[in-house]
Amino acid sequence: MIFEPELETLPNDRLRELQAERLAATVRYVSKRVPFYGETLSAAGVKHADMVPIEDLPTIPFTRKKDLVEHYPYGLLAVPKEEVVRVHASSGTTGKPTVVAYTAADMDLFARVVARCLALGGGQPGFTLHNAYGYGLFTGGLGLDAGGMRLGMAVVPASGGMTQRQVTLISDLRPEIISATPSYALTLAQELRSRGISPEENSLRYAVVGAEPWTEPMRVEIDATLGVRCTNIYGLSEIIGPGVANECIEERHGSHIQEDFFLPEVVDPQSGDPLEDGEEGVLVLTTLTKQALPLLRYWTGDITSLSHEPCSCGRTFARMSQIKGRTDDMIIIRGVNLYPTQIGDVLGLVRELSPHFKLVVSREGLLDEVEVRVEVTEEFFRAVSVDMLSDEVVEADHVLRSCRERTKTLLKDSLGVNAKVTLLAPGEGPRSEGGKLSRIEDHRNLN
Ligand code: DLL
Repeated sequence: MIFEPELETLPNDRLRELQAERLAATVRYVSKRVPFYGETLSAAGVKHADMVPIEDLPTIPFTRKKDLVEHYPYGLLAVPKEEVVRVHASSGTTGKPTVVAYTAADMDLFARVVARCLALGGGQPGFTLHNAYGYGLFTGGLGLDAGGMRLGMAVVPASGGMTQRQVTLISDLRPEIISATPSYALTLAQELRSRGISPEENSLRYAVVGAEPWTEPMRVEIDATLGVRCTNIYGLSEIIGPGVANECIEERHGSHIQEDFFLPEVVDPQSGDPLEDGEEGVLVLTTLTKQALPLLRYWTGDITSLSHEPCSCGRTFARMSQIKGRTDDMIIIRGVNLYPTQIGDVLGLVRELSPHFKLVVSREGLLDEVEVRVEVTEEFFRAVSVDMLSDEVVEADHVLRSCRERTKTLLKDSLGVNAKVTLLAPGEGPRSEGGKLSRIEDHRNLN
């Protein structure tokens, strides 16, 4: 179902008009209310009284994470503090978190866009949503909660962690749909299996997963082990939280961006110049109706590309491809730029390997080394163990070596990277305990 069909299927010209009106209103709004924008816009020669035509969007300077950090906590607020009804924060890796604020109208928008996303991913009124995103300062838990209720679902606020209890809740409350990080969805699937509950037996049909980069091999694994069709949900605290975009269940090929509220661009990571559809670059988002913390041309750091191809689901909103990673997740191994998701995609080509992997980066002398630690599948592990036990140790060694060598060659041929490959037994690799999973262990001392 489409949650707001009259808006989500707007003809392109009407959508462009709506975006243009809202952009002009937002530019006027922020230049009057936020001193930071008043200054940056006039320095860039954008007069707040001007109608900023959408084609002139690139004349507006980018807003970056550092601007939020420098104005911590409330320096970019566009409303008096008394109008704020909620704050959230995203945990930066270092120093202070980024605090974001919402008015009552912003909270209403938050619930609406998440309700749209859940409907995109198969949610329906009357369903039960098992929400395994963390509740608290993170926008995931409370965001999915509000959206689930807005769509008319019964929300189970499971939050992250306490995996045993989650599995009991899933068995007893029989939710049709689940929301979680993709890595935690796999943890839950494994726990269900270890309790002897097969994918066909559990009640789940849909999963809305995101908040961290993930890959096609993970999609296959989540679908198979949870017995669902999973879709990608994308968002970030600075823009609203989850709810910026979601894949439709019909195509699962690119996430529809809620373009009537968030104006997307993809730009060149170096020059900042706008890129064409299909070209990969940094996603830049402008909020079009937000009150407390409107942002112009926010540099998300996330690498993706846009598509305006029509979609069989009937929605007219542009789609963004799966996020390859954040610009700051990129590692450079002997001159080769790499995102962990690229490694994950290649590992998916090797039959014996599971999607559970981690990269360990170190420096030997002047050269960077990368070790890929990846779990083998249960089936492969069992077969090799049988050989080991029946004294076919040489055969088992041979099979393991062949798997390692094939993986190494594939990584070299597809990505140009010389990696050490270490095979792990099932369960030895990284697992999410409920939140976002980090796939890089960096032992280089780069400072
Ligand atoms: O992760 C919001 C969210 C919650 C999205 C629940 C989806 C579901 P932050 O903690 O501020 O907000 O982190 C935002 O996470 O800039 C991306 O780098 C990454 N990210 C979010 N969704 C995806 C996704 C929430 N579907 C940052 N694929 C973003 C890849 C994602 N990366």
